[in-house]
Amino acid sequence: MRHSTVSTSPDQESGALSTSSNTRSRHSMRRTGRLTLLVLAGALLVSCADAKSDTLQPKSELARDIHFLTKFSGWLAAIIGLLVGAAVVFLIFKFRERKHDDGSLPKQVHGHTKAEVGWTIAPAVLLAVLAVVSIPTIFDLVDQPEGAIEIRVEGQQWWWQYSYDLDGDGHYEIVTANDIVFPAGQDINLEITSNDVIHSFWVPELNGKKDAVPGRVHEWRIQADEPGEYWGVCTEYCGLSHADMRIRAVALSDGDWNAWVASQQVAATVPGQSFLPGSEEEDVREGYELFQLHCASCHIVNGVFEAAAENPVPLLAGVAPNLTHLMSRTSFAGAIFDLYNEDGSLNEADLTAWIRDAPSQKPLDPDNQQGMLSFVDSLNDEDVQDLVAYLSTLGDRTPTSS
Ligand code: HEC
Ligand SMILES: [Cu+2]
Repeated sequence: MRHSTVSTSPDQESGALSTSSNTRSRHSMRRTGRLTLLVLAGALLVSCADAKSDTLQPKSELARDIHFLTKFSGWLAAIIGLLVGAAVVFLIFKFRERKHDDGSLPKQVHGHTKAEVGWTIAPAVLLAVLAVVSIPTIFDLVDQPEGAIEIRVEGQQWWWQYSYDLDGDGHYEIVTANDIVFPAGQDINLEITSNDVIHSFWVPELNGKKDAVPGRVHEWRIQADEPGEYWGVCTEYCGLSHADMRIRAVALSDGDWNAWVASQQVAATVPGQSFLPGSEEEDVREGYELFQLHCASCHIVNGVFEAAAENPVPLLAGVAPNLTHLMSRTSFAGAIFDLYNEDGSLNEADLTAWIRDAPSQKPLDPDNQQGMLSFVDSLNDEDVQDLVAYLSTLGDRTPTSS
């Protein structure tokens, strides 16, 4: 009865009888219920307002198949729900107690063989129809066509790594993060796994969800009708920054894809040592030296810092994003930040904040055993600026046809 203090009107406050206070608490409970509903509905609407991806807007053959199943089973369930609801209402009225009833029960149907056989067979038929319609699609979603481009997808706390073995020699020619880049209009085979805990890979407009499980490789497939950017997210709760483990699928036209593949295989070079004092080149060189000191223990830059993977680094997954072609991405840090501003310039604000103190930008494991370290104590503003100058030389921007 304590919760009666929730109600505000003074005359209610004075009623101390248990019955009235019961009514009141029921009243306030109903009010809380209504409030909760309102908040939920509001949250739902707000979340729809700037939805980056929409399960009901399929942009590939596979997503359209799933969408069809959703509609088919949804309508089927709706129709059955309405029929059952209508029957219940009808029966309630038909057999209600009337004024001059003699009190006897209506004729009972318990043990009515025809009825019982009927309501056993009807659901079985329904499930059979659903199975016939959905099972082929389920097999189709995982089907991996021969000769299709293959991308290894590795989940880690809390970002995705994508590796491409272009010639099938078991060695990955391209390793990147956040943006999964592929040609539009083609089937792409995915080998999905995880380096730490269970994650789940989901780009709703391209296909359904597939779990990423440590020690296992799950086959999956995506495709996109048109070049463009498609957004996804990890959908298996995987710890503190689960919500910040996003995916950007970047589908390119054939020409852009070929250019991307070629440029990704170019290794980085060590910045030169001859420059004018105060020049941009000097910043880049200083950034490179700082990188060697503070960052190369975790991050690989092909052709320059390649030892990271062999060093014992305090990362559960043992890997940090390969930064060789950082500038070719649209996003960073689990795809939660745009790498470029709308006017096309580098998003230095977020990049600077990230390098300075990553754990404040994206909650990482409290004892920093899994994410990027904070450098608030070891790097000053100028250092971070130099590091950004160096990073901005790593790779070229990818043309996105969207
Ligand atoms: C202890 C290992 C470690 C060190 C040292 C480290 N990082 Fe990182 N870094 C990571 C991890 C792990 C991530 C991925 C974090 C995430 O997205 O959740 C990351 C992400 C990044 C990213 C975003 C890359 C992308 O594609 O998402 C940049 C840029 C970056 N680090 C730069 C640096 C710089 C510059 C330094 C040195 C000042 C540095 N890192 C030092 C582990 C490290
Ligand atoms: Cu995850």
